[in-house]
Amino acid sequence: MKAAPFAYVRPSGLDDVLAELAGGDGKVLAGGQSLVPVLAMRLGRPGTLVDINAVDELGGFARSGDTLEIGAAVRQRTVEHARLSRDVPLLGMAMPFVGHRELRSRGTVCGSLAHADPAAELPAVASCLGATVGVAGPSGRRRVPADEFLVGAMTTLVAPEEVVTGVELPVARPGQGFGFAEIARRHGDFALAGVVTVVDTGDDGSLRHARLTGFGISDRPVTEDVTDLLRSALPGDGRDDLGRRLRPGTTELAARIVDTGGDAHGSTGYRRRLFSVLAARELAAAWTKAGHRPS
Ligand SMILES: Cc1cc2nc3c(=O)[nH]c(=O)nc-3n(C[C@@H](O)[C@H](O)[C@H](O)COP(=O)(O)OP(=O)(O)OC[C@H]3O[C@@H](n4cnc5c(N)ncnc54)[C@H](O)[C@@H]3O)c2cc1C
Repeated sequence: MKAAPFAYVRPSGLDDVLAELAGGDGKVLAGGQSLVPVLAMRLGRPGTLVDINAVDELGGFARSGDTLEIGAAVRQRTVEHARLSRDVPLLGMAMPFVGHRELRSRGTVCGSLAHADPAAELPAVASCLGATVGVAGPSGRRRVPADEFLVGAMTTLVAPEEVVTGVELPVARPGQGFGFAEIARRHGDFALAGVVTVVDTGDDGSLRHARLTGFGISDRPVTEDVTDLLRSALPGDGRDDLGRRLRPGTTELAARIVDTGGDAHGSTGYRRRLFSVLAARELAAAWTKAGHRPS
């Protein structure tokens, strides 16, 4: 199909972007990797596409203190290849799973957050890390925690008159370990089920905090504090044993949070099993990477 007619503008300043969006009938165009198919299928019929790629202010990509700041026009592929991104190891772990290389050459990190596909990798990473999303609108600017930003399937709290300006991701600290895994039918497909984990340990190697995010399993990424779950499975005799001891807990978690209905690719029960196995494995992996080696 062909898209319904629309106007196209490419402002060079943020104020002009907001002026174009003011009527509420505009749609931000970032990488176009999700929006253009939506238009082509006539699932959306915006009056104007507001291309944000000429706005210098949205092209920033830098470390500021303990935060990696990624502007709204920054491509996924740029982030994937930048040395800077090593400060946020989950970006390197997740990025190869975001569609294919060609899509990442155009797609933006913030576009993925704004699109809010429940099975997308980057919203899950943002949620697990406790990232902050910058939003600008007619009444000014605000910074929103990723969990509040992601409201539901393809839904964020950004109003039609607003634009995402960037995302701030915390850089890794010593004593942190990370895990990422997903199962998809083919590489580059959206996940049937996926898991992101972060484990924090103290100077003495003791567990301080553990977080786990499931994606592809509900209408948005679901983040849980799993410190007690991990603590109850320690001390471990090694990663494999720890993973096995975590399974009853992750099975219980799966029954509670995996609520995506069955489809042609997998039933709810199948997704629960996938999630449970991945969650135990990636929680154990994050604990190991945080500094604990199998004995
Ligand atoms: C075949 C195929 C496979 C894919 N597989 C995956 C996958 O496995 N995992 C995955 O995560 N993604 C996947 N994607 C989508 C991914 O490629 C896109 O990069 C991403 O979802 C959107 O990023 P974008 O910059 O292209 O956004 P766009 O397509 O430009 O925009 C997407 C939506 O977000 C809004 N938007 C974008 N930027 C802003 C902003 N700054 N402020 C406000 N609203 C904004 C747009 O208005 C639009 O509604 C796939 C896409 C295709 C076509």
